[in-house]
Amino acid sequence: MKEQLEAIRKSALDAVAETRTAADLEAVRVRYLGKKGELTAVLKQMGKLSPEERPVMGQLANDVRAALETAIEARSDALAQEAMAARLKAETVDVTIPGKKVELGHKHPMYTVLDEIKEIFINMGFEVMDGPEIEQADYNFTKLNAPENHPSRDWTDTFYLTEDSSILLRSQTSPMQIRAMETYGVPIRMVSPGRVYRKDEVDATHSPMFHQIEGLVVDKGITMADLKGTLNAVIREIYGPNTKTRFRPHHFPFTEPSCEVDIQCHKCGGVGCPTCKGEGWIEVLGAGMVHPKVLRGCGIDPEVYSGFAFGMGLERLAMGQFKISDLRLIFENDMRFLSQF
Ligand code: 2NM
Repeated sequence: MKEQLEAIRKSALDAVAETRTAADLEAVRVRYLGKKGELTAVLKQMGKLSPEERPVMGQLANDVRAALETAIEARSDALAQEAMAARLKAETVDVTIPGKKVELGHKHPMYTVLDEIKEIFINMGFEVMDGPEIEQADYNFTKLNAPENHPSRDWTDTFYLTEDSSILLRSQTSPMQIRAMETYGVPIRMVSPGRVYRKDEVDATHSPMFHQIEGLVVDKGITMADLKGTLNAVIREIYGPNTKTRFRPHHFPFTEPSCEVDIQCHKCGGVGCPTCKGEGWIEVLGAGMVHPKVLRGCGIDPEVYSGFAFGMGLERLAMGQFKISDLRLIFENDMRFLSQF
């Protein structure tokens, strides 16, 4: 039995020394000191020894156990230290490495133009209202007096989101004008800028998504003179104080009368050039007196109140202001283009 115990001592201490991980070490402990371990097995045979041998072997067995426990504890500490050292090495942060440079961006030219225009309206006492890009056909068309067979309602013109044509991507920001009238009532002075969607093919002047700003003024005694005065003031803020304007009759379902507004070409002074396509004039917005049916539909009495509304595309404005020749550049997000502004 003495040889057996000494053999266990030697092989166990060797095994402990060879362990590389805490799990290895635990396996060794179980193998020798566990309930079914090798040392435990030897101890179970003590009963067979003579009374003289028993205390001697008992003492030796205890020595082996103690030696093994000490070795396991020491190895456990050593492994823990090794693990910590490895972790510290692996997770070291070199604080002397230069940081990544933060690239500061800047506003997209479209939004530079939009913010300038918003500012003009805010200074004139208008409120700015944002609204959803996913709309009800009711707000995008019906409440705006668009007849059931109006071409803009066609599936080839508008992005519908439901089979029953009740939900769509707004094709104008006028739904927000309707919401303003329904929610806040009169008097109103507001503009609603934002993205709108139409099934246009992409070319140098068209995109299926573009930006508009529309506006609405409703109060007692609002007339076409207010429309002209306000829009002339806005246009002269944008294009310069000497800009000449021309109000042409037009048709929109939601306004009556309606007009389109041109500015005299700033390039050629009205003679005709490539910028104005030889016309001498450039169309900049649509407007009109809000149709009585639209007012009534929003709970406003058209016998007491009247209003004017208008809408303008922002891409064309940005293109004019920054001399951008192709609309597609505005949406491509090519840094070589954008970093010029
Ligand atoms: C335009 C042109 C003319 C317009 C009308 C309304 C509302 F809700 F008051 F009826 N909102 N926007 C309007 C009028 C929009 O865009 C070219």
